[in-house]
Amino acid sequence: MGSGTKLRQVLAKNGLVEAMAAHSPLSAMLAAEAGFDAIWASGFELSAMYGLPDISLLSMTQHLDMMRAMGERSGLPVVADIDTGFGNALNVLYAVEQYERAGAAAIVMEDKSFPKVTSLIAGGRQDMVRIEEFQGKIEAARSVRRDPDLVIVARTEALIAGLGQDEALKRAHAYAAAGADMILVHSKQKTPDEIESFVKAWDGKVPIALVPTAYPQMTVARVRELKKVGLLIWGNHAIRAAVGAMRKTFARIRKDGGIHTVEADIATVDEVFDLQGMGRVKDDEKKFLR
Ligand code: SPV
Ligand code: MG
Repeated sequence: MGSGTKLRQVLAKNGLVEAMAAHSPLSAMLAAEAGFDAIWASGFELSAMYGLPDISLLSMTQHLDMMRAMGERSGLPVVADIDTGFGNALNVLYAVEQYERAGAAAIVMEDKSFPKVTSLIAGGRQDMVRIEEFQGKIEAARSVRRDPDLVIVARTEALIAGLGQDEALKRAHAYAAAGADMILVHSKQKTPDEIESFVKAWDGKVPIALVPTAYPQMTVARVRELKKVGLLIWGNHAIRAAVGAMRKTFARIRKDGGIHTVEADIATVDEVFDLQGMGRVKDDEKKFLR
């Protein structure tokens, strides 16, 4: 069964897919262990992992390779954040072919112009492409997928760009008409009001995807009450958890003049061995090394 089919089955069964952001195979494995349904192959997380801003600097190959590895190691369907699709509709043709081959269950493409600027930055330059141009990109994505179950998510940045709900709804309807399987609508308002208002006004046929990073009051229960949301993405909590934990640990080692005080608060070496599959290595040594 293809990974797109797997994702659609989770949606059909649970009514909501919960995807956790990851930036590495190890973080994807920890997301799987925690019980999330899918991995969000976040451009923001991977850019941050390279110590770079999320402004279309990483190559498609860098993101694609990581996405493939995250899917392989976690066993979860991957929702791939392909930003603007790496250019125009012709770039989208190639990108979607590559992402599907690499095992993506879904691709999320946003209606900003290439190169994009990260969405949540205050005062960000949020240039959008024309509706017709983005419809062409969605149609390109649809035309090239081999598995009709590969989920094509069209993301509108109309609210992020401050264009208001009417423009966001107009774009969402146009993208659904072009064949998007789902509409992701992003907001950087500090409360869920803007998004809740959009979702309540949405009368389209396809489900909505949300990334409630800026408005953390939006719990799973609250999302379920809205009824129309099919994909909930916890957008950047792997990299932020990692940054917080490393900062604290490094500072303590510097302050205390050694590693003796941090031992109890960090993962043990055995825990990391477990994640690496060292148990199997030992078995294989017995079986095959002569
Ligand atoms: C990402 O995680 O890369 C996203 C979500 O696209 S956000 O950074 O909030 O735009
Ligand atoms: Mg992104």
